[in-house]
Amino acid sequence: MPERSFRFTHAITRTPPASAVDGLRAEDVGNPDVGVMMAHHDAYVHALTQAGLEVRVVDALEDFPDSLFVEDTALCLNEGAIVLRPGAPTRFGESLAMTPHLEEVYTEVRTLQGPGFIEGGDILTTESEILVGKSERTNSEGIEELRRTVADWGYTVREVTTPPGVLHFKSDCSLLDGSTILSTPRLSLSGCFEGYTVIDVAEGEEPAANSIRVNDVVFMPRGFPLTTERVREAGFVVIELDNSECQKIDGGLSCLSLRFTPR
Ligand code: CIR
Repeated sequence: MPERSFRFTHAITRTPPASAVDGLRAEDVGNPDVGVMMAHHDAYVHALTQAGLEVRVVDALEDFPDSLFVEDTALCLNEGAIVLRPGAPTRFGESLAMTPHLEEVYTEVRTLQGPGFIEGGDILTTESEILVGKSERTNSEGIEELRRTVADWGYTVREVTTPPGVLHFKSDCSLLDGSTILSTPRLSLSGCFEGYTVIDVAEGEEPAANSIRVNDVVFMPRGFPLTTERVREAGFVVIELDNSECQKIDGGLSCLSLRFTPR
């Protein structure tokens, strides 16, 4: 199916828990304001709906402070969903909690068995392949198991490297269309996007690299004007969304939803 990497009919999001103040972060820049985060989340769900998706908002999980970042729990493809194995010990149980929701919308749900680890934030699905960045959360064993799991659906998995000190591969890149990538220079310089058209984010605007193409529009975090302008100039329709509170716990726009078109 053409454009399967960015055309979707459905999304799953999870309401932010009050415990999000305890969310994991590499650097402490102060706790997120969960009330403001909730308002941002509502606007995000609204934007997904406006983009044409049917959005299922599942209940908050107080025991898991990072559980609003549903993208890390599963890989959703047209053929089926793969339940992943988050490498952060405090997040491992989030995948199990996502499984019933996936089973409601997919006829085929496959669960990685381990012993490897892999988080959805490290996975970029393009029109031609699935790139997975090895990181602190994703190891080669996890990537190999994913490769075996999606092979019969015709997908090729390529292991690449998440830049040192960066949480996830997709903290630093996103898909703008089937063959165009928005990236930080530190990632694109690694050469992993050879064959793709690359738009680099502006210097000092690295968080803008975590954007998402959803049907006809690109969601970008507000506050990164130079990069937003570059993406607009390249012909994309940009919707800017507030994400300040999630950013305090290292969460970008992609992490907040699973987007898919189940068969
Ligand atoms: C974490 O460290 O796991 C969360 N605080 C942020 C997860 C962001 N998820 C993503 O980039 N896919």
